[in-house]
This record gives sequence, C-alpha cells and structure tokens, in this order.
Amino acid sequence: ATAIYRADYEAPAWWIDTVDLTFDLDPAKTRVLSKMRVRRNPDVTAQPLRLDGDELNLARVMVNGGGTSFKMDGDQLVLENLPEGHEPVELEIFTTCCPAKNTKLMGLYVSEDTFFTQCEAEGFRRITYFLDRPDVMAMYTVTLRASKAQYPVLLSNGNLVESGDLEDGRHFAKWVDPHKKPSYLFALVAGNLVAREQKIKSRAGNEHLLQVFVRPGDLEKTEHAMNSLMHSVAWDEARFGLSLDLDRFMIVATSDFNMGAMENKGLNIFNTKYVLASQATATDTDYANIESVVGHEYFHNWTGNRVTCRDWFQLSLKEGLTVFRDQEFSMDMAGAASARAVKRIDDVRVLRTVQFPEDAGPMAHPVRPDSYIEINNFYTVTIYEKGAEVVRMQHNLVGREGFAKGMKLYFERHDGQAVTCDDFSQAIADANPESALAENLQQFRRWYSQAGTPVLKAVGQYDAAAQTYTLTLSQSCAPTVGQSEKLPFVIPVQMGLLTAAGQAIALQLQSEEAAQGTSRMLVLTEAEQSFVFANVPEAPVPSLLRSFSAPVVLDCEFSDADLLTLLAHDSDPFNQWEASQRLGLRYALKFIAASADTESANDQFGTEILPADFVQAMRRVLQDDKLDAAFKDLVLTLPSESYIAEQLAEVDPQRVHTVREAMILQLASSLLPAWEAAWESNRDTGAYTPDHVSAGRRALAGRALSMLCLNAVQTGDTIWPGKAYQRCKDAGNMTDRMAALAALVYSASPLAEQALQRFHALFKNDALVLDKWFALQGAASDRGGNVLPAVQALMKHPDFQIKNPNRARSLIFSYCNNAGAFHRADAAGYAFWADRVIEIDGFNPQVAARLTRVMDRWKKLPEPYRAAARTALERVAAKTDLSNDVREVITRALA
Ligand code: DPP
Ligand code: ZN
Repeated sequence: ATAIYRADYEAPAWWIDTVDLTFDLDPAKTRVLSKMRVRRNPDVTAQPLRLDGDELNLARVMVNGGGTSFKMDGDQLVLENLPEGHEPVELEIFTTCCPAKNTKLMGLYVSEDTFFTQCEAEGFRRITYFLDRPDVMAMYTVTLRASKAQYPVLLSNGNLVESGDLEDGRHFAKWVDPHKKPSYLFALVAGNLVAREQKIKSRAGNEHLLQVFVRPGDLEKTEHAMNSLMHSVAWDEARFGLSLDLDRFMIVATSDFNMGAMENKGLNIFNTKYVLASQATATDTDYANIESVVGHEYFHNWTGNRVTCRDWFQLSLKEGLTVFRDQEFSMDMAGAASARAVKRIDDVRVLRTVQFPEDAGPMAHPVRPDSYIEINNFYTVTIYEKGAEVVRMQHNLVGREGFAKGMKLYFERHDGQAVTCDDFSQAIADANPESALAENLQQFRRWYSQAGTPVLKAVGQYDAAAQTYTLTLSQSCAPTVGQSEKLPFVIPVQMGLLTAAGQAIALQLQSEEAAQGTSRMLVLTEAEQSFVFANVPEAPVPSLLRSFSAPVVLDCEFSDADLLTLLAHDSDPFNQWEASQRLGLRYALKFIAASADTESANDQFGTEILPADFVQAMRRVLQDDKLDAAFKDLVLTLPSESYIAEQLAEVDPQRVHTVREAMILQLASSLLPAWEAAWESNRDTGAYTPDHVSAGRRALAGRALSMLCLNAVQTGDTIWPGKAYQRCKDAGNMTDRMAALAALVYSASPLAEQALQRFHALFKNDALVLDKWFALQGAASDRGGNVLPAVQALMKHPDFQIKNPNRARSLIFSYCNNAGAFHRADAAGYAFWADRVIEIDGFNPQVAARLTRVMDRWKKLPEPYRAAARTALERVAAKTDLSNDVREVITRALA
C-alpha cells in the first residue's frame, strides 16, 4: 500500500452525470447492473476511464449498447477505447457481489437478515465499479428487487417513485434522488422493518415525512430519536436558515455498524446504539448521545451533502463543521447557561483526554492531513473534535451573527459543489471583512495545516505604583511527525481579571479610553505579545481561555490560592471547573513524582494526597445549593488517567492509576457526610425524563453512591453496598440501575458478582444493554490481576460475538483502555491485545485498526512495560497479511 498525497490532487478526467442502478438482492449473490452516462472532463487532458472496484465479480461491460475492450489494473477497471470527444457515453456494467460474506461491513452487507450499505469513505466500489471519489457527483436512480416475504421494505435515497410485485414472490421499488451526490452518500436498505412516522411542516410551509425504521419489537424505543430529529430540523431552520430539502427523511437502525451513524442523503443509517432508547434500557448519556448523533447526521444534509468535500484530505470541512453544529445544537437544547457550560466541559474533556494524546503521538496529523495510506484511519478526534474547535474559533472571531452571515455566503458560493477547508474559512472571512479572522486569515489557516497542540504561556506582572497589569502571552508547539518547525497560530484568548476576593475587574487596555466590560478576547498572533491593563486596583488573578476559547495547553503559574479563588468566584463556569482540575492534576503529579523513586510507593497512599483546603473547596461545591448537580459532578471528577499521563514524559500507568485511585478514596472518605447528603437529595428524580436537570441529579447521585460504596469497602461497612444492590434490583430507570451496578463493580464489592448475574438475567435479550454489561466488566478495577482472566472467560460467554463491532468494543476495547488492568508486568494484557488485533483484522480491518491505536503511547512506558509493548507490536507487524488499515497504524507506532 502506498501513501496518497494531498498535493497530488487532480480533477477527475471523467464526470459521471447520471447513474441508474438495478439490484437483484440475494445474500449469497447480489447482481448489480449499473448504467452510467459519463463524459470527459473538458478541463483535463484526455485519459482512459479508470473505475475503482473492490472484491467485485465483473460479468459484462458495454459501451453505447455494444461490446468493448477493457483491462484490469489491480482493482481498477480501465476503459481505454471510449469514443473521443466530449459527447456523453452510455456505459453499462454488470457485476455480482456476496453481501453475506461481507464481514468488513463496508459496501453491501447483511445484518440480521437485512441488507445495509456503508459507503463512506470508499465502500461504494465494493458495490459496483465507479469513480469512487467525493468530487464526482451524479444523479441516482435505484431499483431494488428482492423476495417480498423476506425483504418487505426496500429503501434507497430520495423519493419512492414506483413499487410493485414481480413474479416468484419478488417485488421491487424504484427510488429517485432529486439531488446529485458523491458515491459515499449512496445507501440502500432491504429487510423486515417497521417505522415510526411523523409528518412535519417546515417554517417555509413545506410538508415532510420523517421515518425511523427499526426491527419489529423495537418501535417503542424510537420516540426519543424521532423527537431529536424533529428538534434538529427545527433548529437548523431557526439558527442557520437551512431547511430540509427532501419530501422524506429516513433513519434506519442496524446492530452491525462500524461507526456511530452515516449521513447518506435522505437515508441515514445508524448504529442501534444511537437510535434505540427507553428509560428501562438506556442511560441519560445514551439519551444525550442519541440527540447529538441524530442532530449530527441531520446537519450533514447541508454541511457535507449539499456542499461536500473535494477530496478526503478535506474531511474536516464537513466533520469539524458538523461537530461544531451538533455541539451548538445540544447546547441550545440544554437551554440554561449552566447546562451549556456542562456540555462545553464534556466536549473539552473528550478533546483533552483523547485528541491531545493523538496530537502528541505517532498518528498526529493536521486537521487537514497531507497524506494517508488508509482513509478509514483518519476518521479521528483530530478531524472531528479539533476540527470543531477550529470552526469554533472562527465563530468566536467573527461573532455569532457574523458566523451566520459567513455560513450564508458559504452556501451561496458552494451549494452543489465539492470544496476545500480553505473555501470554508474564505467564506467566513469574506462575510466579515472587518473581523480579526479576515485580518489574519492566512495565519489562521495554520490551524488546518500544522499538527500538534500549542502551548500558551501566560506570565502576569503587577505594578502597584502604576496600577497596571502586564499580561505576556507566548506560544510554542512541539514538533510532530513530519513537521519539525511550527509557525505561530492565531490564538483567541477570552479572559478576565479577578481580585483576590473574587471580584471581577473592569478591563481597560492602556491604549483605550475606557474599560470594556469584565470579559474580553485578546488575539495572540505573534510568538510573544504583551497586553497592558490600566487601573488595576490590586495584583489580579487572571482567568484565561474562558470557555476554552482555543484548543491549547495553558501554562500559567497559578498559586493554589489563585485557583481556589477562580473555583469559588469566576464568572466563567468553565474556568471554575478548570481550576478544580488544575488543582487535582497538580496534586496527582506531585505525588506521582514523589513516589517515583520509592520501591514501596503503594504503601504511601495511606498518607493524604489532597490538602485540606482543596478538600474543603470540594465540600463547598458539593454542598452549594446554587450549583447544578451536573456541574458539581464534573468538578468532583478528577482529571482522567490519560490526561494525567499526557503531562508526564514517562508514564508508569500503574502508578498513575494507583495515585488517582487514592485521591478518589480520599475524597470518598473525607466528604462522607456530604456524599450522603448528595445521595439523599438526588436519589429520587421522580418520573423519568432525560432532561438536563434531572439527568444531572442522577449523575451526582450515582457518583455519591459510588463514593459511598468505595468508602464502605475500606471500612467494612455493608450498608451502602446493600443499598446499591437494592438499587440494582428495583431502580426505575437504566441510569440509576447502571450507576448502582457500577458502584458495586468499581468498589469490588462482594455483592458485585450476584448483581451482575441478576442484571444479565434481566436483560439477556437486549443487545445494547448486554454491551453495557460486558463493558462494565472489562473496565472493572483490577484486584491482583483479576480482570484479564475475567475478560478471557467472558470471551467464551455465549452472548459474546467478536464479529459484532458493538460487542467487540464493549468487552475488548473497554479492557484495553482500562489502564490499571491492561498494563501488567507479565505482559499478558499486551499479548491479549495483539491476539485480538490479529484476529479482528482477519474479518474487519477498520475495527482492528481502532484497537491497534490503544498502544499509540507505548513509547512513554517505563520498563518492563515498554519492552513488552514493543514485543507485542512487533508480533502484529510481523504478520504478512495485515490489512492496510492496521499496517499503517502499526508502522507509525513502531517508527
Ligand atoms: N458517519 C460519520 C459521521 O457522520 C462519517 N461521516 O461522522
Ligand atoms: Zn459526521
């Protein structure tokens, strides 16, 4: 496999204007007839037509109704003798494929007796020969033929224009998509499905039919998905003036899916995980994820489908923008400012816990990569979440109204086109010519071209005599693979200043006539810049990067007292939370460093890690009636192990794990009465609704219960584990039930085993709940190396199916991400990982490549882990028949 470079982009030598597909669906042998009208691209020198294919059986090729010569070049079908000139050519290609044997879940496959497709990024070539690239946009007509008894529902993109019976118990349906589209947005579904339907009227007065298709029996679990879809339609009209452009919009759920969901035009295909919900089977997190993913795929209808990507290097054009849109949607749905802040904190946690490590590791790549071997490996947190941050910065630099204007211009210019990330930022800037974005556009674009997480250093100097405060901001960015030098970024720094007592100080730069509020944005464009504030009455506490205004690491020497001030008083809830995280991180790092040279590090954890004033601050937060429960829950959550690990040059995962666990235990015991009170006042949230206020209360109650059980295991108390066990039995919703079960498992209570068994018996027929059951056990706290044997035993459980991506992820991925259990001195965790990567790669390379990435940061491990990790990586690399997917990841990891 060879790398593909962005710099090598060339426009296609041929266009495909129309494609008319006829499918005779049969799991063993599906026949596909493709009739295309193609023509030479007049702007490109004449070339043969080279069509992509993958694992297809070619039966016949015809040109303008007659035979033709053709040749194969690797997987490509090459037609060298097509008529000269620019007249359209009618091409007919007849192929067959075998959906039943398609375990990669790319192209056309069968799941539970139903046909599904997944074409992004390059799955369409597994269905028929085609110019399988996003800049070739065609009009599609699709006829599906299949057994009526087995496949009563036949769906494809667009509008149903004809259907009827055929002989031999077969029937057909003909669909026409009124919009041209790239092949990655093609979809078909055929099977025995039922639909929840909803008619809606748009603001513009048009009627639309919304449908959510699931297997019979699942219909009552589709209400939330349908509500989310209706909210999405309304939101995109209200916020961006973007209306649904189809008479009919369909969502179909499948339990075998590599990704979360797919935005095929008018026919979104979803992982069941992001569709099905009932209070008995889904948690609050599931409900929130469904809302966000339904929104995300729906919003793609404009950002991705109407305007698509020129090539796959531009993937973030649609993904970063659409993640930004779904984040804003979730915030707008959440309503209250405090709920918006909670969502923002959640999003930033993902960014810092997953994307920052990616950006510092072997798979680091710019938001717009320069090369790839396997595009599937680039559906990453960098493209999605960092991409969304880059869009958010543009939003913040031009303001909310300005951004709406920019979006409008973007669609005016590019509707129906396949474009680049540069086209997007150009439109936002051009619509806001006076903005800091327009002023610095070329430099701003470094966010797209340079990988790595910049470090923003802030140093403050107070001059009491002059009453000035000089804030010096400087930036740097460490080298990443293939990029040794980085140029300065444009970094928007939203900030404020507080007095030691927590009062907001009016912000007046020395060059200004008057103060301009108490929160403002500084824009750092140089390697170093100073900002001098006037009329500052005392040495202030700076509140920097409010709402996380740029995806950077802030390096600022706060005292503990500064951070406690910010935690208690900052007007920006994000920075209040951030102060708690900085303190937690500080104590964790201090203790990790202190215990680094001690043999008996573990013995020290009897001593207290967290100082009294921090514990007192946590107590105050927990007991503050004015704070949202969800916010309290986030403040009381210590930085994750992987976030702590990122701060260290060398990471002993066991030490990080043990220190963090000791900190949690200390919070559990020293705040005991506060946890009890939090449990008592939040354990009953009444009739279940997934709204943010009650979900926040359940989250806090769940954490309290977990803390109380953890403490109980230390003290020998049996009351709290008993309460948790009871809760597992009689909880009225899955959030409460799962939290109670997790509390028992996480504290390694003797009641855990029995509770797990009961839970399994209750939900053995619900695949998504079983996924949770497996995941919880893979993520259990390790006690003397007991988790791996338990995971190995679970692999033999009758309900475990490695070929189902959700199930494989639930057990195997959750174990391999469970640092305390995975990093074993005997290397057995790594051997298990290597075996599973090789096994899964044999049938599903995409899932295998994701699992491979668990080892991204192995070079930071100390011995004996490091050598053992290398051995495991090399064992995988030595396999000669690896997929391109795994090969690319493993090669980078070992480089
Ligand atoms: N289905 C994936 C997403 O929506 C890829 N487009 O992000
Ligand atoms: Zn997407």
